Amino acid sequence: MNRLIVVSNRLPFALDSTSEDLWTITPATGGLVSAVEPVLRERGGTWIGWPGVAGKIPKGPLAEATCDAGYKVVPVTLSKTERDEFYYGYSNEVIWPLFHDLQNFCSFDPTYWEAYKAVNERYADAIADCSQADDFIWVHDYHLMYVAQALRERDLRAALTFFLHIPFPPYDIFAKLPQQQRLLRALLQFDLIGFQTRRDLRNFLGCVRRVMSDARVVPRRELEVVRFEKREIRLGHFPIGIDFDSFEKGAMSDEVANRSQKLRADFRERQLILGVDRLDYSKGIPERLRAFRNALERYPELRGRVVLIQVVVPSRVEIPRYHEFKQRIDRLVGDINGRFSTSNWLPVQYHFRGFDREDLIAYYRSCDIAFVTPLKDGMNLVAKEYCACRIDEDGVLILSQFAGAAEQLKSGALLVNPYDVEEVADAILKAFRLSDVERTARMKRMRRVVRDENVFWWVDSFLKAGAKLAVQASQGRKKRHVSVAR
Ligand code: ADQ
Repeated sequence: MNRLIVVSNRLPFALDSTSEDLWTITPATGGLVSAVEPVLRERGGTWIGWPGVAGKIPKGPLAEATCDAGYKVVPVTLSKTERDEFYYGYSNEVIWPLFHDLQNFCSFDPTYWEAYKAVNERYADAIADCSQADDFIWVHDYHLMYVAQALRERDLRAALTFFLHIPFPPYDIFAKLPQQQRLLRALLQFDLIGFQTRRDLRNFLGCVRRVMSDARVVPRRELEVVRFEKREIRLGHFPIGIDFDSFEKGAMSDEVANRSQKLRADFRERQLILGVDRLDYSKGIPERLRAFRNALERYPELRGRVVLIQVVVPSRVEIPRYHEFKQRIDRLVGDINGRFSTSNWLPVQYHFRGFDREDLIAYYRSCDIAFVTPLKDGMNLVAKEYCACRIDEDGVLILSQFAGAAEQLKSGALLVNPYDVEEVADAILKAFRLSDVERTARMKRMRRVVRDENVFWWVDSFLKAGAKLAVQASQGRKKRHVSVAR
């Protein structure tokens, strides 16, 4: 197997300085890292990315953080301005909201695009510097959609593959992007493009048809093909999975059993509903809280008998919109607890911090209902992690129909429209009343999918789709080499 080079905006850990020479290293949270890190740890390879600190990167702490990672780490440097305009700007104030259908949250500042291209060029340099002829180059996510174009300009001929972790929007929304054509042209410089769901793939092809008059979509049985500038680009959907066995094993451990027992003891006779999210407006946390409030208002039988445990991990707090968003959540939690709590019942337990893995698994293990209602989500790994940890094959999943995970888990989950507060409130009641037999039947179906289509299956199917390309690229190189030798 060719050497794997993973390229993503962030490395799987973050460096931070508390004073001039004092550095802290924390593991990064988020779906991409949760999925890709175990794979690189197992197979080895190289991870190129930014360690999350603007300016010069200190060599010592970086070496310390990565010495037993099992793979090589190549850091990319960003200045403060680049961080602001590329990362906070184009990536998170243009692409992120737009691709989650939230165009009103976009700030289309033209300087952001220039910064985006410049930083993508930097990543391209890092890739060109450390890659060899037969490497499998796998670029991840929406921050780096321009990298292949930058590499083609450097005449790098290795097969270039890309996976988009977030949704791809339908044309009516994508059309609002000022750089729509330049971005699609850049994406079409990859040889293989993977999406999370059929929906995203369909949306992408729809945009290519409408925006790129010189590209031709050729439908195929397995991978779709786009012909563009005398090249063939393959496209497919590859729903990302989790390391099922490691979550299941974690849920079976004594440590988790103890923590879980303690948690259950604190909430005797009550059903626990769990929400676990990064702080992000796409995750639908205020809508979820309003639905929970609506359920308590309309269904008195739930009062005193359910507790919503909402865990929010801080994220992108430097962006003002995220800060305001946190304040909205705080106010809603205060309102619900102020209105409904009694001397021995607090309806919402709110944690604003990252949980360690054991704690997270203990919560998955202990909570009767998982409440996963993003407004839109590429996949949503929390839904899958919850299923993997239900080792007694019970538990109910309330899942947004707009999460990518809904495509795979619809046979077991209670699907809801997260914007419909009353429908979601009804789903809470339904989940609360669901019989043990039905809980088990539904959970069994979901666990089967999550177990079979796990993260290793995801990597294998993507690499298999890319393997042919790698062979073609190296054959192309050999032919060119022979003709030069003649
Ligand atoms: P994210 O938007 O980060 O990922 P998600 O898929 O839910 O969303 O992954 C979040 C990860 O962070 C999970 O692995 C979860 O365990 C962890 N996490 C969340 N809250 C935590 C907490 N309080 N403490 C500790 N860990 C916590 C992006 C896309 C998703 C897509 C993934 C993977 O937005 O749609 O599923 O990439 O492709």
